[in-house]
Amino acid sequence: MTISSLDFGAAPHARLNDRADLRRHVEEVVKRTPVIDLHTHLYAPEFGALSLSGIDELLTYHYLVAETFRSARISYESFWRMSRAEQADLVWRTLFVENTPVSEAARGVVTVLDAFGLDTAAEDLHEAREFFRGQNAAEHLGRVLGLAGVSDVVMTNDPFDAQEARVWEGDGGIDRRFRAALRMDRLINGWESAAAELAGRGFGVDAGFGGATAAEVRRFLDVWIERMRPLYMAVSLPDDFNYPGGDARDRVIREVVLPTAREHSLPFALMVGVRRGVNPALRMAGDGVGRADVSAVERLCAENADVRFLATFLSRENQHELCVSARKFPNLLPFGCWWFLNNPSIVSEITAERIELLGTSFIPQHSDARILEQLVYKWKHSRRSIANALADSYERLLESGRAVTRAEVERDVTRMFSGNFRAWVGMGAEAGEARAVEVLAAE
Ligand code: FIX
Ligand code: ZN
Repeated sequence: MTISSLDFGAAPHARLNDRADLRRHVEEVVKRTPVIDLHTHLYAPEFGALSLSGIDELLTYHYLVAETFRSARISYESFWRMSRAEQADLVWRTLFVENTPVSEAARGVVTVLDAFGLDTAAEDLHEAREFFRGQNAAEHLGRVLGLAGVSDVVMTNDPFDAQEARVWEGDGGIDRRFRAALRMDRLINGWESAAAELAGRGFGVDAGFGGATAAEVRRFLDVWIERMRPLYMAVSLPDDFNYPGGDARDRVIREVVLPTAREHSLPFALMVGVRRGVNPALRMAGDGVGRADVSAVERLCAENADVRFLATFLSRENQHELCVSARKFPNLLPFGCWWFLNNPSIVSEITAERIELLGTSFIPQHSDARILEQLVYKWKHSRRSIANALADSYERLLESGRAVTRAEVERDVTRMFSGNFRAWVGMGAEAGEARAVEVLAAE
């Protein structure tokens, strides 16, 4: 179903004066409106083994691995020695059988199993494994996107990754529902080794930024932009990120990324506040959070008024400041409730705060899904919190003397779920809207 064909069987311009009608309509529109998922770690089917799906992958998601170590008596070494299926069995037994799966990540698996009609309280993974093994991949992908109400999935694409490169360099196309985002972490956060890698590939790059280094790195990026046609460039940044920083990161941003953003008219997404490897023994599950300095992003926005920035902060403490910064800089678009913030209590709080300070000029959520079926739970859970926050704000407006119409609710949700992103990245309506998206989320 496309958004333009949403039909609620009632006059679109009738004012919703009744609170119960109002809430019901908001919930319905939020459930049914297709969303562009602007940041995921999913891959199009053409990427083969990089594209993760199924119960063993769902259960060994790094969020659940971290939680398992809190309840299971097992050493890191023993856990990492296990096969993926053995790890999944342990996670299931620990978090779903011996404990009640009330954490957000654990409940997410329950939501997924339930969506596919599977036993959510099974003693083992037999039934779930059979189910996922029996799915036709293409049909299953369509079903998941439909259940989640996702029209377009934006991937995270690393130009230094050899596995990805093989696909990008091949001559087959990529599923049109998947779009690229050019991830800059290796260049921006690991400059020394990125410089060595580029030099090894024949680019005239040296770690001291001598000669034509900046021009050569830009030449490397130009090639990848041509290949991937990304919607934006992105980087994750630590809690102590500063700008100006007087370091290699500063030079890469200033001399490579910002000129590339201008030349290709590509927005630059900043994901700030991650403390990588707080507990390395947990491997991918070992990253933490720290409060960052939002004024660094303000300075980037002020100095580069002609560049469009997307920004998300990992610390709850930074959320209000980010809203205030966005009020000051029209070239700054806050997005998502990232990672440790993607819990109903915090999504509700952040969404309410953003509506109060920014109206509908922000992007409420992205999924960060790594495993295909996570789209189902992440969007179902987020939609519920977003609907509540939005309904509360319309109710307050009603108290002040202004009832909204059905059409206004649809306009607002469409703006937040796809319109703001489309406008920011210059993405035409042809992608998500013209293609029929069967939104099953409402059922
Ligand atoms: O940097 C990122 O894009 C993060 O989202 C990931 O690194 C993180 O591991 C994650 O999956 C969070 O949801
Ligand atoms: Zn991510």
